[in-house]
Order: sequence, then C-alpha cells, then structure tokens
Amino acid sequence: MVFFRSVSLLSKLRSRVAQQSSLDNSVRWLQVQSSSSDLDLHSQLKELIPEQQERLKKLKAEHGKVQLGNITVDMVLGGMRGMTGLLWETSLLDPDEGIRFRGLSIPECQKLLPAAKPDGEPLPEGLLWLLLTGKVPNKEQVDALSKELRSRATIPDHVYKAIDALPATAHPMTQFATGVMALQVESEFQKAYEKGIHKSKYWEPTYEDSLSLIAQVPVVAAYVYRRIYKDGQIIPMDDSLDYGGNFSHMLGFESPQMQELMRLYVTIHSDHEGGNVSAHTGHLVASALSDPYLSFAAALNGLAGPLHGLANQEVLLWIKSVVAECGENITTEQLKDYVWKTLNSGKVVPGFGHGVLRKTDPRYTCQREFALKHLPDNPLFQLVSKLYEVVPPILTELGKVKNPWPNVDAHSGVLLNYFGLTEARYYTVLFGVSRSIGICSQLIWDRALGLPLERPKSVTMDWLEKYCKKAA
Ligand code: NMX
Ligand code: MLT
Repeated sequence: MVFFRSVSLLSKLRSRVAQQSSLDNSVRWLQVQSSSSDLDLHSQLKELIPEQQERLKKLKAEHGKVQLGNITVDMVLGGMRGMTGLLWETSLLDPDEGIRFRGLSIPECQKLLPAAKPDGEPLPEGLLWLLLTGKVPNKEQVDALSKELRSRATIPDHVYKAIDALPATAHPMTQFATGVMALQVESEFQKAYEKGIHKSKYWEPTYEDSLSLIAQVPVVAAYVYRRIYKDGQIIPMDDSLDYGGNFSHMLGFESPQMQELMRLYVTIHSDHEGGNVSAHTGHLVASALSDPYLSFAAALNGLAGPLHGLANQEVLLWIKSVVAECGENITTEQLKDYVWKTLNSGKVVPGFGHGVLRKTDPRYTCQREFALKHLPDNPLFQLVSKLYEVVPPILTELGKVKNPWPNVDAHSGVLLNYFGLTEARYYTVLFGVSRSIGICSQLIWDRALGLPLERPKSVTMDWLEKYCKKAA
C-alpha cells in the first residue's frame, strides 16, 4: 500500500475550507461542519494536530504538578478502580450518565451523525470522523470516508491461510485475532520505522495502518463467520454499501433492519474511554511503539475475556439456558430462582454490573429502544425486559455489587438472534470489529501527541505492609 494513499486518492475531491479557528478545549472544538467540500480526513487531522500538540505542551507546563487524587492500597489491590491514570481523547465515561464520544451522548450521536436513510441509525464512519477530529461530519464527508474504507479493505491471501490453519472449532475470537495478527505483515508503521522515520512523523503511518485495519476487520470477521457457520461460502463486499451495511451483507444478512442494527451496534460499541481492558491493552501495547495491528490484536485478546467482551456471548447462552430450563413464559418467581441458582453456583450474572458505570448503560437503553421499535413482541426481548426488573434487586441484596444495572452486553444478543445471527460464540467478534474504531482513533492521537511508554510502578505485598506500618 502506498504511504500517503488516502491523500492521493482524494486529492481531486479536496478543496480546503478556511483554516479552522484555533479552539482550545474539547467542547469548543466540537462543532457541526458546514457543508464544506473538504472531504479528506487525513488533511483535516493534519491541520488539527499542531494545535493539540501545543495544548498538551501547555497543560504539562502549567499544570503538570496538579494532584488528581490519592492512590490508596484498596486501589492497588482492587484493579486500579477509580485511579485516574490515562489520557484518552476520543471519549469520556461518566458513572451516572454513560459514555460521551467527543462530548456527544449516544442520543446526540443518533441525532447529529449522518445516517443511511432519514431517521436512521448513525453511520459508524461518521463516528470515526467524530472521534478523530472532534467534529460532526456532514454526509458528503461520511460518504467519502465510506469509499476510502472500501478501497482499503483488501485482504492478503496469507491472512485467510493463517485462519484456515486453525481448526474450524477454534473460538471465533481466536480466529479473528489470528487474522488481525496476519494482517500485521503489511504494517506501514513497521516499514516506516525500519526505514528510520522521524518521531514527529509517526502518526502518519499509524493513520495509514489504522484506517486500513478498520477497513479490513469486517472482511476478516465475516470470513471467520462464513468459514465456521456457512460452509466457507464467502460473500464479497458490495461497493454500494456503507461500513455497517456492508458488514451485515458480508455476514449474509440483507434485511434493511439488520443493516440498521449493525450500524447502531458498531457505533455504540466503538469506544468506552481508555481504561476498559481492550482499550487499555491496545494503548499499553501501542505505547511500546508496536504498530496498530500488534496493538489491536492484543486488545482483542483482552476483549475475549468473559468479564469483558465475551459477556455478550455469555448473556445469550445464559438466556437460552433459562428458556431451556423454564420455557419462554417463565414467571418472575422462576426467574428469580434461576438468578439465585447462577449466583449460588459461583458465577456472575452476565450483562449486569460495571467497573465504572453506576446506572443503566445508555448503550443498553438505545438497544432497548431499537427492540421496542423493531421486535416489541419477541419473547426473548420480553425476557430481557423481565431481567431488568428481576436482576438489579437481587444483585443489590448481595451487598457487594457496586452496580446492579445492565450493561451493553445484556441486550445485544437478543437483537442479533432475532435477525438470524443466532451463533452466540461469534458475538464478541462483532464487538471487536466495532472497537477497532475507538482504539485506532486514539492510537493515532497517541502518536500525534507523542505520548510516552506506559510503565506504572508495581509493588509487592511485603512493600505495602512495610509502607503502611511506617505511615500508621
Ligand atoms: N453477577 C454476580 N456478581 C457480580 C456481578 C454480577 N453481574 N457484578 C459484580 N459482581 C461481584 C463481583 O464479582 C465482586 O465479587 P467478589 O468481591 O466476590 O470478587 C463484587 O460483586 C464487586 O464487584 P464490583 O466492584 O461491583 O464490579 P467490578 O468492577 O469488580 O467488575 C464487572 C465489573 C463488569 C467485571 C462485573 O460487574 C461482572 O462480572 N459483571 C458480569 C460480566 C459482564 O457483564 N461483563 C461485561 C462488562 C461490560 N463489557 O462489555 O465489558
Ligand atoms: C466496554 O465497553 O469496554 C465495557 O463497558 C467495559 C468498560 O468500560 O470497562
């Protein structure tokens, strides 16, 4: 792939609007674009980077010594919960309100980001533009980005061979992460680094890799799905479709509702600030100057854990086990008993609880709204609704669960299942495709801002005991 490919591809379309005014905070930075003819994401970024570099420099120089809180022993022993320790520009999570992408809530994104049809769900390409630039793109810009992503979606043959080397019974996430690792062979960052690129230019090949990776992952993911569940009958990309619509199409789902669901799904799963396991892993690995493919493959391996992304698989399997044991018309009492049985057997109730959120996840709420619109009478949706009433009081009764409310994974499975994507073991791959957008967007900014190697200090129990004795 040619290094400055996006620039050359779109240079004919480019006619730059007047310089963006110099904006010095995220809120002011966010603005709805006029219908400009500047369709080139790369050149928009290039323009934004110097002012954000200056902003970071000023922040460090003027406020570098300001304290952000105290680190307690509980935090060290408790998975660093509540410890502020990362810079993550693309989104911010409020415990009560939920996620904001560059300052925009999910309902605001649904309202403001361009859609494929009137009143439709946001196009994930629009979210990618928003995450990268802090600006809401217009439809023309999103269409140009869709086109660019399609042009980058070529998969080298060795990637399919690497996946094919695994047994078809291997978990879909293992096959997907293997495919992403195999894509790494063509990393532009790695090539540029080997040639001795200057550090001030790191973000450029990172941008190239990131956009290509985001473009390629749905193709690899669809390949894994068709290989495992559809006798390897591969469906090629449709050049007339957008990112989410195409993903649905390549998986083998052509209904307009499933395409809309996929657009919504990819948009809402993309980013959840920086501390979640997948984002944090990607960021950590990238801090060693590992390229986006290496970093994102690592992130996927974190996403594959049942307390994180695999929970979407676990939720549908758990719901199906409820139905298998008690039938679809389960009573509230039976459901309560089933929840207690799960807890008493030393398992978690999947889809409930969160490391940061303390209220119902707005990603759950928007999926519920989608269900109310498209499948209000579906028995599994009714069961999910019943769980919303039954589970939180039980988790609260346990006395130790900090957030008894449902998270994003509590709802996605029944929607996918309704539209025919019934294979729960595959669900985390969908989450992974979406997460590429958030992790890679931040990774470009990591390189543009010159963020350093991440290396926190660790201590032993012995060290802690001695320290605490002295401090007492
Ligand atoms: N079911 C049973 N127990 C729970 C649950 C739950 N849904 N949520 C928390 N707890 C327990 C937790 O296991 C811990 O128990 P112990 O002290 O015995 O180890 C205790 O409550 C305190 O945990 P919290 O501080 O409330 O939660 P934490 O921040 O440690 O973990 C999760 C957050 C998300 C890992 C946890 O809520 C959980 O395991 N939920 C179920 C799995 C899930 O849905 N994960 C998906 C999260 C979203 N995502 O996509 O990543
Ligand atoms: C996520 O989307 O990454 C999950 O909700 C987990 C988290 O934020 O910790």
